[in-house]
Amino acid sequence: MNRQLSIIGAPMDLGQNRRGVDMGPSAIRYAGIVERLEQLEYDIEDLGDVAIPRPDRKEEQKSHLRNLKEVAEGNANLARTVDDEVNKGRFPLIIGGDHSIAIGSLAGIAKHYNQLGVIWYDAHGDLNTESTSPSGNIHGMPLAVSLGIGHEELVNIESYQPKIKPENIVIIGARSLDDGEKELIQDKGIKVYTMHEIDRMGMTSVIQESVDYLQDKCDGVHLSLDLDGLDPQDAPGVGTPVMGGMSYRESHLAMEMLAEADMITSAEFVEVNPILDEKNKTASVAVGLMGSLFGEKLK
Ligand code: 6HN
Ligand code: MN
Ligand code: MN
Ligand code: MN
Repeated sequence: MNRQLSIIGAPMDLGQNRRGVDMGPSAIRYAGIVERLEQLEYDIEDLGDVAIPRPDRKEEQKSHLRNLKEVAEGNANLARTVDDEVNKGRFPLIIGGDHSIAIGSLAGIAKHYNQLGVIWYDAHGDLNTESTSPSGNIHGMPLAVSLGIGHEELVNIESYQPKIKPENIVIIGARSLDDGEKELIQDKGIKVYTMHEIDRMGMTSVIQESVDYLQDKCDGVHLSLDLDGLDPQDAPGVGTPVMGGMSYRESHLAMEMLAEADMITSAEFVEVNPILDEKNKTASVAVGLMGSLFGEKLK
């Protein structure tokens, strides 16, 4: 594992309609991210937060993409910061913020790899487009956008597309997929482990298969972990909770196995909303999972 770690906050709440998720980076810092990772002897630099524009309240929402201009601009800022850190040879650890920030993270990261793999740990597929989205919320679209499918202002951030290829994606924990997302998954042949598979196979096999699937063909793997992938009992502070999710223990095991496989080259933890949380529990869970991902067990 790269021992040089840069923490980048992305206080974005414009990709969905519940306020408070912009305070996710503060909640995660308050839960002790720096102290936790310092114990593991990383060289850590907390770069603070990238600039996210305020929404233009006077502007009519003409499009079915809520806050399109601001989400695009915030993600362009994030992409530049992430790109700089990867250029310096540092591991970018991005903390959100709603999941629309994956657009910027991947825009900054993917240009550095020929075959970037992505593990999308989430209750949702985040594969909607303007026409399939039931909500108009861009946090339900970042995986599609990164595949080059979506509004040109989002797809072309950092002036290249697509960022990733369908055969390099693994979705883990899906249990709320919209019809258009299911079609896209079929069409593109994207590998998905739903809760059904996780229950039948067990998390050990799911992660082992995912590692085998990505390891040889990818030259880097980005982990995009949406806290709503976990069950709302373990991670209540999220804007779009879905029952029947992965437990803290399963997730902890998943992170430990990824640490052992030593293949994650960038990561983001998103959708922590301290306003909806119970005593910062979800931020603490996020920090606990980072501890495992960055090798607590191996040390
Ligand atoms: N997330 N599929 C729903 C939508 O509005 O597109 C929910 C998306 C949730 C997105 O949690 O990152
Ligand atoms: Mn998500
Ligand atoms: Mn989700
Ligand atoms: Mn452990």
